[in-house]
Amino acid sequence: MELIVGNIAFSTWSLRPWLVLKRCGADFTTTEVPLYGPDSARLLAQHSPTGKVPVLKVEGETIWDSMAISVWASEMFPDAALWPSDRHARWLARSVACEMHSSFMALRTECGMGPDAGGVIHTMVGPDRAPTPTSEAVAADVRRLVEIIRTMRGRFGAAGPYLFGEWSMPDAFLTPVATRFRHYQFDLSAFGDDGTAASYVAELLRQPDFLEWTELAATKQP
Ligand SMILES: N[C@@H](CCC(=O)N[C@@H](CS)C(=O)NCC(=O)O)C(=O)O
Repeated sequence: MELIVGNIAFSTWSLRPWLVLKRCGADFTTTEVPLYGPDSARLLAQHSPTGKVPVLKVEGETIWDSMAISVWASEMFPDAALWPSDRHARWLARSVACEMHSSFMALRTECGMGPDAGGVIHTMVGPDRAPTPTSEAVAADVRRLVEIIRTMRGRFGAAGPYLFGEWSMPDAFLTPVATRFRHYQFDLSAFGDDGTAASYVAELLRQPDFLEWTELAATKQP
C-alpha cells in the first residue's frame, strides 16, 4: 500500500490521511511528489487522476481525496475505532470532518501553506510567521473553529484530550488547522476561546504521529 503525498512540510491535505493510516497501524509507504515545481504536473499526472494528492494505491486501485482515503481506512480497519463509539458523538464527528473538508476557504487561502506570491514558503513545521492582521472572513472562520472545538470538547471530551475525548477522525482533519494557528500565531482568545481551543491545538501539535511527520519533514527540502 502506497500513499502519495505532496511536500511533507506543507501539504495539509496529505497530512490528514497519513495520520489516519498511522492510527490504523496500516502497513504503507509514503511517496512524496514535490508540488509547484517545473515537473510537478507531469509527476502528479503519473499518480493521480485529478492531478492532486493525496492518493492511496491499494489492491490495484487508486483512491483519491483525503476524505475518501480516510473513509476507506475506517471501513478496512474497524478495530482502529476511527469514529467515536457513542452514536451522537459519531454523527457530529462526521459533521466536523466534513465541514473541515469543505469549508474554511478564507483561512486556507489567506493563511496558506506552501509558497506564497512573494516566494516565501510557509510550512506546518516552522519557522513561525509574525502575526498579521486578519480579514473579517478569516476571523469568521477562526471563530467558527473555536466554537466547534469548545462545543465538542465540552460535550464529548471528558474521556481524553482530543475533540471527542479519545482520538478520532476529526482530529486528523483539524491537525493542519492547528499548524496554521501555530504558524500564523493566532491568539485564539481574540476569537472566543476560553483556553479550550488553545489547549486542544497544543495537544494536536504534540500527538506522536504528528511529531513523526514533523521529523520526516525535517529530512526533506520544503
Ligand atoms: N480535496 C482534495 C484536495 C487535494 C489538494 O488540493 N491537494 C493539493 C496539495 S495540498 C494538490 O495536489 N495540489 C497540486 C496542484 O494543484 O497542482 C483532498 O482532500 O485530497
